[in-house]
Amino acid sequence: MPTVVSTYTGDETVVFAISASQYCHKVLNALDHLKLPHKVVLVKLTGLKTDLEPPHTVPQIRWKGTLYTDSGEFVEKLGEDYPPVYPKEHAATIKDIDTFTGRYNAYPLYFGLWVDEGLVLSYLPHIVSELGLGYLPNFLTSNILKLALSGARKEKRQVARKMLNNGVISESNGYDKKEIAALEETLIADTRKLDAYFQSDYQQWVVAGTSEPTAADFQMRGILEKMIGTNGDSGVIGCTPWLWEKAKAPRLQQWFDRMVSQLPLVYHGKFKDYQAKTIGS
Ligand SMILES: N[C@@H](CCC(=O)N[C@@H](CS)C(=O)NCC(=O)O)C(=O)O
Repeated sequence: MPTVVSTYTGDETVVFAISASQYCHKVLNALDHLKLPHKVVLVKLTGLKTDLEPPHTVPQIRWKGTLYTDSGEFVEKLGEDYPPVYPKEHAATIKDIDTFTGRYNAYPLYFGLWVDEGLVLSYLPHIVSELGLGYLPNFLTSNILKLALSGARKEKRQVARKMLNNGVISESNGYDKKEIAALEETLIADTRKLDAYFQSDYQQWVVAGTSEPTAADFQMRGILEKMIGTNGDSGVIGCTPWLWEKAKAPRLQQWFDRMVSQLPLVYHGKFKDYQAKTIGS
């Protein structure tokens, strides 16, 4: 069976995306920052296996006739044409930040899927709208979906446990408020570590010494959208809206607000909105 992705064969840049994915945010940020024209094709959560090519994850990107199935590899490739998004002299720092934020990614899994408040605030409305169940009363969809998702929630909680590997999430799957409070503490500590990438109030971008956003800004912004943002026009609210208040990370917050206002995340109705930027212009 041909996939949706395989039906695109031309040279235009196409991003196959789910609008609440941090890695999709990262790719759109990079393309938007460079003002590179692109089309966004939205994939349904239920269409990952049928619409996408292996490994059936989003984003998948057609760029200059080649398909990329990893956001990191794609942004690094973009850097060959537009060096400031992946400056070679900062490649090691960008990779370090990638590793740290990749681990930090366990928090949206835990707080957005495992913790009831986060699930109800963040992912459930998205799933309800994808399934076209918006006409049902909230309590009904909420209870049915919580039940339907119980296997996936346990699975993601265990994925988060392995990613963080900090001894806080237990191997058993009991719903434990003490565990949630303890993980809140490590989330706050790790968010302060993100804040520490900003060495002064004047550092504009995540990697010190850069004069415009790089792959590290795009990656970090994508993940924070899941915690405290709005995920652009996707309508998915971040799962820990209290994060800034508790973490007290003013430089990170200031940078995040700047990224949001300078590079709005637009998924819907986005086609060839931009003129391609020519190198050196
Ligand atoms: N390393 C990949 C990770 C992509 C990824 O894990 N995407 C998630 C969404 S944020 C996904 O598609 N998950 C679906 C699944 O694993 O079934 C990248 O950076 O592109």
